[in-house]
Parts: sequence; structure tokens; C-alpha cells
Amino acid sequence: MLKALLVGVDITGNGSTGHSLDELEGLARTAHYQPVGHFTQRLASINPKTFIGKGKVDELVTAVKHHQADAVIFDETLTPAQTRNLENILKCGVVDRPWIILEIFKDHACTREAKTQVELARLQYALPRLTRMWTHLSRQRGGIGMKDVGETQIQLDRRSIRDQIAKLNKKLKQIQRERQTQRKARRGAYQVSLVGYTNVGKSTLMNCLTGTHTLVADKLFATLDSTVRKVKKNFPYPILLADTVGLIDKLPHDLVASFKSTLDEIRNANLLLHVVDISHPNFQEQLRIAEELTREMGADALPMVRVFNKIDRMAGDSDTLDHMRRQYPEAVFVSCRQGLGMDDLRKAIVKQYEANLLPYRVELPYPQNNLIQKIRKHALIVKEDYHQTSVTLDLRVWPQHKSKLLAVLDGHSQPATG
Ligand SMILES: Nc1nc2c(ncn2[C@@H]2O[C@H](COP(=O)(O)OP(=O)(O)OP(=O)(O)O)[C@@H](O)[C@H]2O)c(=O)[nH]1
Ligand SMILES: [Mg+2]
Repeated sequence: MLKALLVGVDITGNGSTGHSLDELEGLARTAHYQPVGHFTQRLASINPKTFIGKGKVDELVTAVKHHQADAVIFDETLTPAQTRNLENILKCGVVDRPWIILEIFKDHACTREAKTQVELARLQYALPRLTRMWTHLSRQRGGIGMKDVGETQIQLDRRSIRDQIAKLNKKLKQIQRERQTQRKARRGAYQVSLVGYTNVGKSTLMNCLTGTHTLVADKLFATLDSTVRKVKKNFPYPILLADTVGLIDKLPHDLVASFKSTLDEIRNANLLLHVVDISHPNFQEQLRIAEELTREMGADALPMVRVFNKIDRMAGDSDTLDHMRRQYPEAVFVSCRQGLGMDDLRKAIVKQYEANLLPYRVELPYPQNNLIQKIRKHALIVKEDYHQTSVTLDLRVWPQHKSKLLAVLDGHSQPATG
């Protein structure tokens, strides 16, 4: 395991670095680094050459020697020049938060799509940082190690990375075409998509509602693929549920853009369930960040229900629960692990679904049992009024199903008035 020093910077001076470094520590461990020291600095402005101030750099030089650290990890996004300058002074690897996230994504990617997306994001990140990245990339290619690389080699390398980027882009387009076809086949169904910070329990919720076994793990970014499953259990309507990649503060932008299928599952949803881990000490900040990222993805106009999860861990803290119930009266409070609140959640989904239904009334001449069976496939029958020679049905129709319903009714009925 590589030994690493962690560095957090508090630019606004609001004292939020403490939390942020806890998260960085979790990320660093997930990416197989062993944190051996923490440093934070309050800064009025960023030093363009080294990001942090000279005094802090000197402190780090001493600490790197003392701990024999292999790397210094910054909880920020460094420019390629800052990374190079810092590596020259500190004489060890310098890594920033986006790179750590990319390393984790690389480890956790399973499917062809996720692997391609992560590789693409890594290469795009590497291109402007090639001198430093050489070590990482060459290690993958068979271990050339930390030796210095000449300028000619870097030029060659840059070209080969550009070629690889072009190839991956092409491959991704093909995969996304296949996805598009699958999505078209699902058109017309009501789709609910799970969104939320990483590790809040989205996949656990998916398993609870669909009875399937998507990977659940107590680690950051366990899910790197969007999966879509049918929810049938205890629902009056067919509903599709999509699990998506977890969100996190300072998520690399290239990475978000490359996870196009997750973005599509979110943007094309009829309803978002925003899952929040209420037992996390920093859940309010996570909630804010997830909503900000969702907005950036262009999904802020969609109907959304907040789902506060892991209430089983809140036995000693009813104040926080009460406070959130007051602040978000429409929210649902659940424990996916213990199956608490699942009925409330189902009701909330059904309520959102029904808000979209169009009322429709038809009058059928008797007897029409077959026809009624067919109608049930496309509409909800809320009332049946039997008269002497006919029956009036009050229906609720999902807008996308209206044409199918009309096709079924064609020639058999007439829209009733009143
Ligand atoms: N105590 C408790 N733990 C839960 C609950 N729901 C999920 N967890 C745990 O939280 C951890 C993360 O769960 P996941 O379902 O993998 O979370 P996720 O949001 O899909 O995470 P990513 O895919 O990594 O973004 C696992 O260890 C779960 O067992 C809950 O209601 N109570
Ligand atoms: Mg997951």
C-alpha cells in the first residue's frame, strides 16, 4: 500500500475542511492508499504555482521525508502545472481528488460500458499531465517505473493517448446506440430513477423494491452502471426503477459527462427518488451537493421525492428526524436494511404516478368482459356504473398509453359525457 499525506484547503475560511478531509480519507483508503498524516490550510487566495502557500509546502517537504510518504493527496483539483511544481519540490507523487475518484472508478468498473467510460475519462485527465501520468500509465503497460522520460517519448505518448481516446469514443458511441435501443423499448413506461450521494443506500433500496440482488457494499462508488428493473411487488402499476452512479463533491466533470447512460436515466425519468443517508454526520451537505449536481445535469424540473434512509441508526437522535420531517413534509423516512417505511415509499410513488393520469370516461354496450380485460392493460378503472344495457367506466390513463387505449376501444364504445 502506498503511504499518503492528505491536504485540505479551506479557501472561504468557513471551517468545512474537517469534514471534507474525512471524506478524502475514505476515498484514499478505497483507492488503496494508507493515510499517514493530515494537513489543512486556510487560504485567502490560491497560490497559482503550488496552490498552497510556501510555509505549508515547506512543512510538507519535512513530513514527506519523515513519513517516507509515496504520495501527497490534495482534496482539490490541481492544474497540471501545479501538480508538476509540487512534485518537483516534494519529490514524491502528487495526486488530486479527481484522480483518486478516477482510480476508484477504474477499480469498480465491471461492464464494458463502465470500463470504457472510465478509461476515457482517465486518458482525458492524463493528456495535459503527461509527465506525471507517465509513471501510472507505464506501470499499467508493464512497469517502467519512476524513471525520467525524455521529451520525445512524451510526444509519442501523447499521440498514442489521442489515438486511444478516439478509439474509446467510437466504442462508446456504439455501446450507447445499443442503450438507446433498449431505452426506446421502454418508452411509454413510468420510470423512477434513484439519485443520491455515494453510499446512501440506493442499490439497497433498488433491491428492496424489485426483489433483485444488485451489488450492495459499504464502499464508495459500489455502483458504476445504471441498471433498470421492473417493480411489480405490491404496486398497482408497472413501474421501472433505475439505479445510478453515486454522486460526490467535486466529481470530475469529464467523468460526469462520460457517464452518459446514468445521465440519461436521470434526465429521462418521470420521477426522481433522491436518497439521503440521514445517519451520516454530514448528510445536509451531501443533500445539497446531490441536488446541485442533479440541477447541473438538467434534471431539476422533474418531480422529486426525498427519501431519508438508514433511520434504524437514528434511535438516539429523534431531534434530527423530527427536524427533517418538519423541513421536508413531503419526504419519506425509511430503513432499507430493516424494511421500515416501505409502504410510505410505495404510496409516495403511486401518488406521483397518479398525478400524471388523465381522466377518461367510456360507455360500453353489454357484455364486454374481454374488452374490459384489455382496457385494464392500459388504464386504471376507478369506477364501474352498470346500467340496463350498458356500463360506464371511469378510467385513469397514463398519457403515453392513451393511443393504445383508444385503439382497444375503437368501434366498441363511445366517450361518455359528463
Ligand atoms: N444501517 C443501515 N445501513 C444501510 C441501509 N441501507 C443501506 N445500508 C448500507 O449502506 C451501505 C451502502 O449501501 P448501497 O446500497 O451500496 O449504497 P449506494 O447508494 O448504492 O452506494 P454507491 O453505489 O456506492 O453509490 C451498505 O453497507 C448497506 O448495507 C439502512 O437502511 N440502514
Ligand atoms: Mg449502489
